[in-house]
Parts: sequence; C-alpha cells; structure tokens
Amino acid sequence: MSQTALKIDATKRGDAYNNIILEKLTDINVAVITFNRPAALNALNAALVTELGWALEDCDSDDKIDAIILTGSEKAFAAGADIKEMQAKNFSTVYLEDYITKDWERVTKCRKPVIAAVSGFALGGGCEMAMMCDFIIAAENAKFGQPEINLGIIPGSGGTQRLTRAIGKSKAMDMCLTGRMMDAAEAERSGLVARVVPLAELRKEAIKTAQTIAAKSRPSVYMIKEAINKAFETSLAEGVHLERRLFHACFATDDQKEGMQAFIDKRKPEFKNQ
Ligand code: DAK
Repeated sequence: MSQTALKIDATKRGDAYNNIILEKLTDINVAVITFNRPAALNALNAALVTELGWALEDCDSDDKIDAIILTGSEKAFAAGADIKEMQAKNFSTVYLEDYITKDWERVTKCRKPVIAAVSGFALGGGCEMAMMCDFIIAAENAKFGQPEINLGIIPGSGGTQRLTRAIGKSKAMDMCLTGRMMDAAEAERSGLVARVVPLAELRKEAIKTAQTIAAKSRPSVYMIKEAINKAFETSLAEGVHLERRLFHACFATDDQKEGMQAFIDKRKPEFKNQ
C-alpha cells in the first residue's frame, strides 16, 4: 500500500497531541497510534499516557475505525515508564494519585482489537504496554524485558502476571529477577509475540494485519476478543460456556447469514457489522 493512499484525518484533540501521533487510515478502517518521545526512547510519562487514553477513547468510539495499532520508533517501542518523572515521587503521591493507572490501563478496555507493533526496546512499562494489547508483532530488532529490579522496584503494570501467563513461570522468573532482555527470536519461541518480521516491513505488516481484521464482521471480532480474554479470568468450563453462548448469539446477526451465504455462492462476504 502506498503512503499516498493513506488518508490521515485530523482528530478532535489532534492539536493537543505532543507525545503521540494519531493517524486514522479511514479508507481501511485502521488507526495507528505512534509513541513520539524519541529523545527519551518513548519513555511513558504522564502526559503521553494521558494522550494515549484520549486517542484510544477516540478510536474505540469512532465508527470508521475497526482495528488499532500501537507502535513506537525503530529504536524503541517504549523504554519503560519515565524514570526521571518517577524518581522523586513518594508512596503517598503515587498511592493517592493512583499513579498513571487510569489511562495506562485504557488499552485493556478497548473493544476493538489493538495490535502492538514493536521494534527496538520494549522494556518495563513498554513491555507491559505491549502485553496489554491483543497481540504483538515484533521486528527482528525488538528487545523485551522487565528491568525494574535494576531500579530497586518491581514491575508495576502487570508484568509479573501477564509475562508469566505468556511465557511461563520459569522464564518470567528469569526475566524479572535478572532484568535481562529477550530478543525477538526468543520472544517468538516463548509465545510472547505472535510473529517476527523484518524491521523494514513492520509497519506494513501491522497495517496489513489490522486491515484484515477490520474487514471481518465486527460482532465476531468483538466476541472473539471477549472470549479469548475470558480464558485468562475463568475456568475452562466457564470459558467454553461463554464461547458457546456467544457462538449461538452469532446466529442472531445478519453477518452470519451473509458469511455463510457468501461461502455457498463462492464470493467474498459483504459484512454490515450487524
Ligand atoms: N525513562 C526516562 N528516560 C529514559 C528512559 C526511561 N525509562 N529510558 C531511556 N531514557 C532516556 C535516557 O535517559 C537518555 O536521555 P538523555 O541522557 O539523552 O537525556 C535517552 O533516553 C537515551 O537513552 P540511553 O542513552 O540510555 O540509550 P542507550 O541506547 O544507551 O540505552 C536503554 C537504551 C533502553 C538500554 C537504556 O536507556 C535503559 O536502560 N533505559 C531504562 C530502561 C528501564 O529501566 N525501564 C524500566 C523503567 S520502570 C505503572 C505503569 C508502568 C510502570 C510502573 C507502574 N502503573 C500503571 C502503576 C513501569 C515502570 C517502568 O517501566
């Protein structure tokens, strides 16, 4: 897809974005949110996290957007929460203001699929942010890690939990206790990332993947997200029960009729998202 084919809309809060870039590729129903603090390797400070919350809110409620990509620069997806901003904070400050929690976790509330397209460093909060997305596509130069132990703290945004679920106890202990980094090949072998692509292809592959998802029936996409996420929160029997009910619910949609009829007619389905 050529760059010129991509339409970029101004957004409601576009003028207020200083730490991220929001692009809406409305011709393919995909949004790309790019962390944009290159001098700090996209360290996630409060201002950036607030803007991220706005952008996710905007995309999630925009009828022209069906899939969202979170990405950074070639050198860094994000090198963690901003250490310079955090250093002087004390317990009562972080506890009382519930330090950057609200917008930080906004990504987990998105009903639309969110793909993390990771190149370079995804460390600490950067790794946790990528893991809060629905899946990760990594460039060959990606490096993942939870180095908080080197700062005298521990992961604070789900690293001990999501990393353990993604790669198992032994590797999660290794990563969090030593603070070492994992390269893209190891991350793929371990199940942390869905696939690895050459650095030069990352944006194109992420957009192509998002476009593929955006062309599906929206109810099916939301239901699959809901059911897979439930797998982390419930027993197998309850998860399968939810899946069965959602499967049955598909038969109340026009898109199920259209999808199956299109197969029978040997043509592409035209989903109406209803
Ligand atoms: N914070 C602030 N600045 C950072 C930074 C960070 N995390 N990472 C890099 N920088 C800045 C550097 O200070 C440097 O700035 P100047 O000195 O040029 O002003 C610039 O980015 C370039 O970095 P380097 O010169 O260090 O670049 P190198 O290529 O030599 O090294 C590196 C790259 C990524 C290996 C290194 O920068 C590094 O180790 N960075 C720190 C990585 C790290 O420890 N990350 C974990 C931070 S703790 C929570 C949510 C989130 C969190 C907790 C709670 N809640 C919702 C409650 C998360 C906590 C964390 O992430």
